[in-house]
Order: sequence, then C-alpha cells, then structure tokens
Amino acid sequence: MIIQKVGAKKIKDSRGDFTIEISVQTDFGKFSSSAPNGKSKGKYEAKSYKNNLEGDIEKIKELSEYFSTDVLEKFDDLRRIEDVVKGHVGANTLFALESCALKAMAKEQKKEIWEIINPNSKKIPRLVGNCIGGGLHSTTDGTKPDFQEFLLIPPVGAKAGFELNKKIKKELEFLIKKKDKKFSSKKNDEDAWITSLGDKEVLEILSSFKIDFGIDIASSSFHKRKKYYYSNPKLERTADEQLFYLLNLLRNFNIRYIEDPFEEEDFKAFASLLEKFPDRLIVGDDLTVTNSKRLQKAIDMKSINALIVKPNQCGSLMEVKRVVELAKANKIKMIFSHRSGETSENILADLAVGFEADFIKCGITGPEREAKIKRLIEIEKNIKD
Ligand code: 2PG
Ligand code: MG
Repeated sequence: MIIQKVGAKKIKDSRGDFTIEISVQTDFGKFSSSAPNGKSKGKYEAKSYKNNLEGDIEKIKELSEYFSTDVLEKFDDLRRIEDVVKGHVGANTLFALESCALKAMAKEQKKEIWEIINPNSKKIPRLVGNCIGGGLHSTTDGTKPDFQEFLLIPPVGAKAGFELNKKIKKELEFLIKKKDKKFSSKKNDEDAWITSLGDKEVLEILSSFKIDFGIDIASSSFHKRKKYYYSNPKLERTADEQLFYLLNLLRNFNIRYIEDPFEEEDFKAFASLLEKFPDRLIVGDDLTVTNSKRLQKAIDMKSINALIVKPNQCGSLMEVKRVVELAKANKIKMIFSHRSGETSENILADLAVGFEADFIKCGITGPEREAKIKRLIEIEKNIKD
C-alpha cells in the first residue's frame, strides 16, 4: 500500500471542541481517521499539535508528497511515516495519520485492523464504563464528587458487559434521585450522571450492585502546591493524608480499580498504596502518559500494576507498541482508553484487541462511546465464530 495524498480538516468532538480528521488516498482507496481531545490532561503528555490545529493541517498537506515512495505492509512500517512527520506535527495528527495507514493496510490485505497488529490475538478486553462523574468532566453550579469517574467493570464479554452496564446505569438514575435532591438527570462530558453527592455517597450506592467497580481520581487536577484540594466536602489533604484517606476507602469499599490516586509526580505514594493493596488495580494515567520511559520509572519504583494506554497521549503507535511490550513483560495490566472529548472513530477497539489489552475504558452510552463498544462486539463475534 502506498500513500498517494494526505488531506486534513478540523471537525468537532463530542464536547464541541475542534479536533483533527485526516484522510489518506492510497492505491487501495481512501481512508479517514480522527483523534480525540482530553480535558484532564497529564503534564507529560505529548502536545496534541506542534503549534496549533490549523498549523498541523497545513503541515501535513505540505508533507503529503513525501510518502509516495514508501510501501507500507506491516505494523512496523509505520516507522516510515514517523520518519517523515515526527517533529513537524503533534500527537493528535500523528495518531490520526497512522490510524488511516492501518485501515489501508487492513483493506489491502483483506484483514481486520487488529489482525495487522497481531493475527493471533484472541483476547477481548473487559469493559470499563464511566457511570457517574465529577471533577473536571462535570459542570455544575453546586457541589459534585471530587473524583472524576466512577467506573463499572462487568465480567468479560463485550456484548453481555455492554448490556449490563446500560442496565446498571439506568438503575443508578433512580438510586441517585432517591439520595440527591438536586439531581436532574443531567449527564457530563462522557455521558455519565452528574450528581451533587460526595465521593463516599456515590461509593455507597455502587456497593449495592454485585459488579466490580473502580474510580478515576484524576488527582493531579485538584493538586496544587503539595496539597489535594477537595471541594465536597471542602478540605485539604497533604500527600500523607491522601494516602491514609485512600487506604481507608480501599478497606471500606470493594474498589477493584483506582486510577491516578496521586498527582503525576508522586511515584512513591503510588508504590505505598500498591504495597498495601497488591490485589487491587493501581492504575497510572497522568503518571505514565503512554510513555515507555515513564512506564519504566513506574516499574522500577513498583508504583503500579496497571496502566492506561491512550494512543493520543504520545501520538506514535510505535511508542504504544513499546509501552505494551514493556507492560506485558512486567505483568502490568493494560487499559486502552478513550478521551473525554471523543469522535465517532472506533479504531480504539481494534488497537485494544490487537495489543491484547486486559480492559477497554470507553464509557457506556453516547454515540461516540458506543461506536467503540459496538466495534468491539463485532470483533468478539468474529473471533468466536
Ligand atoms: C481520563 C480521561 C478519560 P481526559 O482521565 O482517564 O476518561 O480524561 O480525556 O479528559 O484526560
Ligand atoms: Mg484518567
């Protein structure tokens, strides 16, 4: 497959912000892909665009002619694309471009995209779905949970998991209403319920279901000058107090999964939590930012036993592969993840299956989230048959 021409334009994501959509003309047809946008972004993430979205759109068109001599056949050939564009565009642009290339390779070889990554993969990741949200993703004029996401984790099986998540999310509407007099059935950036309840009250509600659940604290988003600033209820916690508080939460609630419990510099605090609770998933997101060097540091310091993989945190699918190999070699569980501002792009499901992810975090409802889950269900069906 040869890339003959690259086009780019801006489109709106689910939050109404602009993002990039790339289209690629090849000798096997035209393919397009888009990248999502994060809001609670890690400080160490690669920049989405070199200078800005418009600049990347111009640049990628300019570079268009430099691809035409490269034959792209296998996953590792993405390196050729990176040789041309790296340093000239940002992570969103690179990710969307490489996604187009994978789609074209799959089409040429009459394969599924995940098969280009690993034709022997048989693993369907478990769903991780945001059902109630607080933090940066929820706008209210009153109180809200400080934790960013409360996540349902149904047993393995994409189709059954999707149904279960939708059912529980519906039941939650009724249960929240009973406790939260201000609840108005509004939903946040990721289509999760917005409530005025505090973190513990939400955890109590979730504990009434017989299903694994987790939280994304996204704690960097409320950490400033050595303290965690909680607003519901209003109080400050030092790093030690944060650790003490979370140890108690893990003791009192059966939280299976806890993402970014500490701010993105504090590898040590992560390690203290993991040491006490090696049976729970202690997950790095802003901590590790899909970067193999930061993952190596987290491994050396025994900070995590699970990590978020967001392709547009680094942009390079070659780097995603390095991160995946490092995680697998060190028995770190992988959660492939959407962003809070999403598009209808569904390649995340193929990437998760191809790289043999343990989990996929992509919401529960809303067209952009469901696009990924539906693709996963399709792959699940193909793998079973
Ligand atoms: C996260 C993500 C996705 P954002 O923190 O895990 O839920 O949020 O895309 O805003 O970084
Ligand atoms: Mg996160």
